[in-house]
Amino acid sequence: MTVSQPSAVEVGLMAGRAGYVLRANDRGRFTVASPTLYPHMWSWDAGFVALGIATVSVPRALDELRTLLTGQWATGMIPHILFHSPSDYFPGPERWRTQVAAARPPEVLTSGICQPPIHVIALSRILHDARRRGGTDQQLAEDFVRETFDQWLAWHQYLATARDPYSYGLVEIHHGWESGMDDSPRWDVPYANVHPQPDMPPFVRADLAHVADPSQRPSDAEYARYLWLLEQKVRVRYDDAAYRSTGDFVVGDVLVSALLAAASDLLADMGEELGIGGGSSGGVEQSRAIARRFRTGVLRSVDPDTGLARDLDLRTGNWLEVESAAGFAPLLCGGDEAVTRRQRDLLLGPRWCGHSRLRWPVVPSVSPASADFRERTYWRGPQWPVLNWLMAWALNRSGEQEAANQLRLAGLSQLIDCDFAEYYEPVTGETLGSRDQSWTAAIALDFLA
Ligand code: 9YW
Repeated sequence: MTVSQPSAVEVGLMAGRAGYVLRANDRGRFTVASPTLYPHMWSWDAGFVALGIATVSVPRALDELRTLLTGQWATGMIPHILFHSPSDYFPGPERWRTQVAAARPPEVLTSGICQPPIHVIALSRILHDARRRGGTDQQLAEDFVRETFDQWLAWHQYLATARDPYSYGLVEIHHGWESGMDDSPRWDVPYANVHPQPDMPPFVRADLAHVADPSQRPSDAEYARYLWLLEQKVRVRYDDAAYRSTGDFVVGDVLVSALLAAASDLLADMGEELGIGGGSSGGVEQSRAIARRFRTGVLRSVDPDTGLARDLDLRTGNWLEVESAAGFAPLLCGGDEAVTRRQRDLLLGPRWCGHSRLRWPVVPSVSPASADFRERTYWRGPQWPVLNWLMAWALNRSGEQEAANQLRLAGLSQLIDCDFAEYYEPVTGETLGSRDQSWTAAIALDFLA
């Protein structure tokens, strides 16, 4: 399917409405992920939100990242949620009980797990925008990179050490939520080994009150497993090594690893350009080493038959064979031209964006040709605009401008009704989940800039 360029009027309307959504979701120093369903700051959402806001205001975009960093733990971990004012969101701070963890930040209430390390990718894009504008924007962005370089490095080092103690080159996650793709079929096999125990405190879900059709969300059985893992983290006081010996879910996540590799290279680039983190033991060299290790880990995970990267179940030592969009992790971190070309063709081909049933040729979370595909269920098939943005970004970076532009134009067409939904039904094009989702509006702004 060929998709045409949006008209000047459509561009103007979309940019205006996306800006409006982000302003409405702005709570001063941070942006809620969505107006009612997610009334707090989510980690990887904040990265996307910041790069979108930068197209309108570089200082406000930097504030977003600055706020996120106030939640950083002493271990270097950036937690997946920074809680704002009390809300009915579940699980809230009273369930996470992070006061049991010595490393938590003293002033900010947070969750106790993390999300994909998209932030430095966002920061480098903001810096790029700021330099194009010059003047104060450039000065502010460069100062911000100087001020926060060590904090980003600490975040990456946390993932590279506490979450890869044996140097496999794959970042270990302790909860499906850490992948950002909660109920993805990527995790069906490892979740089958997660067994909630009767002494888990009872719970009432809040998410179902915000959606019309519960079948579009994870099931209650899945939710019980999510909360059991949370409980296991609390019981070891959020100590990663202790969780590794006792926790039910320990998986090497290929997408998180690829993002870590890409982000580490960008951090090293920024360090070099600005003359920070130098010297042989400095941050630049450490970042390059992290990038090399995880790029190698990601490339090693590629299945020669399917051409897709695979997660590794570290409890059993088995590769997880699932046709999810995370399989395109090597596109994000590069490192092997033949793999990149094969993945580009696969992504645009009939098992993925070129599948004949798709309303818009944008990245589905699971291949429509796979037996796991469920068109209306969360991360089991629907299209998430941020995933499409990531793949377009990756293609652009590896010199595949035409393919990147194809995804960009198709992504804009999908968003043309300006609902900025959380996710999209890939066959009908219907909007699903929350409306006015901040990261969806943000990537629209970036695609339009
Ligand atoms: C939850 C906020 C988050 C995203 C996740 C997505 C969903 C639900 O919403 O999580 O309750 O955390 O799966 O990737 O960051 O947009």
